[in-house]
Amino acid sequence: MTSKSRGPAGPAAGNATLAAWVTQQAARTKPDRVVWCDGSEEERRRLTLEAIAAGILVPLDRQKRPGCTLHRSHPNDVARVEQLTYVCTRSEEAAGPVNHWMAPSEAYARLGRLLDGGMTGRTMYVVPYLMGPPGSKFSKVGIELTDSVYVALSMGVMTRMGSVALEQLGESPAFNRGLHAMLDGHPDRRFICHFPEDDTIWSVGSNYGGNVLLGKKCFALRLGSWLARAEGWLAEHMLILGVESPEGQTTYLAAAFPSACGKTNLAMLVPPRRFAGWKVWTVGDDIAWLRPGPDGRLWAVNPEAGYFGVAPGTNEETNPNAMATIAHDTIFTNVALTEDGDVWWEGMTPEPPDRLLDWQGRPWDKHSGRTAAHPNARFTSPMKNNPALSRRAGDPGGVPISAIIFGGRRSDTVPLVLQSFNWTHGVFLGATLGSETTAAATGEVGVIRRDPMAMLPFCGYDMGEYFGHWLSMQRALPNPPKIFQVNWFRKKDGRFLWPGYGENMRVLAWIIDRALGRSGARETPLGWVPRAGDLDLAGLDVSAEDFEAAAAIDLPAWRRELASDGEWFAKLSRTLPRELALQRELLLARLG
Ligand code: OXD
Ligand code: MN
Repeated sequence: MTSKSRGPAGPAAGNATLAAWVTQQAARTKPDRVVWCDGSEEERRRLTLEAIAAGILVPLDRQKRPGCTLHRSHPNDVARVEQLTYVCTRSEEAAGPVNHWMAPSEAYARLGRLLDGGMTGRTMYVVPYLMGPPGSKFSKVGIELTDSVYVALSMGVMTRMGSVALEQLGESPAFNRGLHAMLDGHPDRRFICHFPEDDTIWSVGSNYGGNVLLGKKCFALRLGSWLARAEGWLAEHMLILGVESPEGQTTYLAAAFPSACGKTNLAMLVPPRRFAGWKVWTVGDDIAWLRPGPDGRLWAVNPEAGYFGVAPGTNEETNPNAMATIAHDTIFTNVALTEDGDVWWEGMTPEPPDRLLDWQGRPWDKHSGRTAAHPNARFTSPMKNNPALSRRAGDPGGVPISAIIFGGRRSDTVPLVLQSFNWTHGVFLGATLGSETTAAATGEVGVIRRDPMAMLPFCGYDMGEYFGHWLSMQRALPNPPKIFQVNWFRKKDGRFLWPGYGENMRVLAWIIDRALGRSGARETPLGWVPRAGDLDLAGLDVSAEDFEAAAAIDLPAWRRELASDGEWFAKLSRTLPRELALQRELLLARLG
């Protein structure tokens, strides 16, 4: 084994714990080379060229997509694998009934056997990374050891990677220990194991972002939620955005939606003409770390530095800011390739180009009878490319959150928008959030499942205790954000009733007015909803009938919903907070 500099310990010589850990993992995995990543531009260029030479990345046309590349993953490795994702706590109860659990001793032994010599003949990249802005009390350091150059390059986009992280860490032993090896990529040897008691993540047998960019789902959410409970904060699957009024007042919102339900689009929303003078600024599009501030408000940072967004459906209409973001310096995964070296996916333009190479590199035309891009094709872009990036996206102090939104993908039952009566009721709305499954995870698409706070696949401990932690946050928040539920996806006769995208601004405007105590509402058994005239619908191309159907409260459907909430709560009964069971009872009583 050789290394680029000073043995496997490399630039960690000043941090004895880090040096010892890297040396130990290199001894386990036996790579031919150990390369420490410093996060420099020169390094990015060099690794990109190496990846191109190895056929791991395809360069795109320099004029059309400067600095961009395409990666094609193995066709069996295109999404998160929830059934192979484990929380490995000493007691099974700590992981709770909805996580997959493996005893740490078993997980270390099973994966240890696979990792023994698992990087032979390969390079181990040591990727130090910082989640959160440098110098912020919100921020945490992770080190990912990976034998995938695609992962090393993607981590350079998604996080503050390299020297900046080592500087923040200094001599501290408090860093997340991440180990990723692709192995032979066979699904039988694919496991994503989290060891919250050791601040450790081992991921083997995959090269798909959500399984292997360990700063994202694994650290920022699963281990993040564990740390957040211990330290009195929240790690959430939420976008963060700022809405600036024509008078220059900016209100910050955080919104949780399950994967592939439009968080990136909402975070980059362009207000419709009716809202001339309003501006939406992106702070984050996927993850929020939230802490109570000394002022009793909830403050949030986006721990990431880039976007790992779903490509299909993204276009100049649905998300012009994303289109500008991905115009350069972006890694595309599993999109189609045009004859002139550009990318394409379903929904990018109304008509596909005549001929393409599909996401697996096979010739494609519109008669091929299959999609050109994979439905979970992605772009990995630095947030600094985003024309709507908030100037406070890197603020070490975070931004103050006035409203929290929970949203799912529901073709029926859930109305366009409602506001909870109070914090506990808001936690109930989050805890019972349901959504139709999407292509972001392997498995059947379009099946309704409970996805509480959009965290079902990401909560690193028992879900009932997580709800308890949410409830307990109220004590630290004399000035809490108001909590709302939205549904952009209600349908009639198979057609969406609400246009979504930029028009969601109309709903955000009402939410902000409510959060700031500026607007009225109508009380219903489910919560507060806009009165006729409260939502600004001027210039909206939606019939009054469709709008009413989108906003309607369907009491029989809600009775069915509450029965399903009851089954969900029964699953969590060991630790479900009594307050939430009572919320359900109250709601049942109100429905009569
Ligand atoms: C994501 C996801 O990639 O939630 O953000 O799957
Ligand atoms: Mn996500």
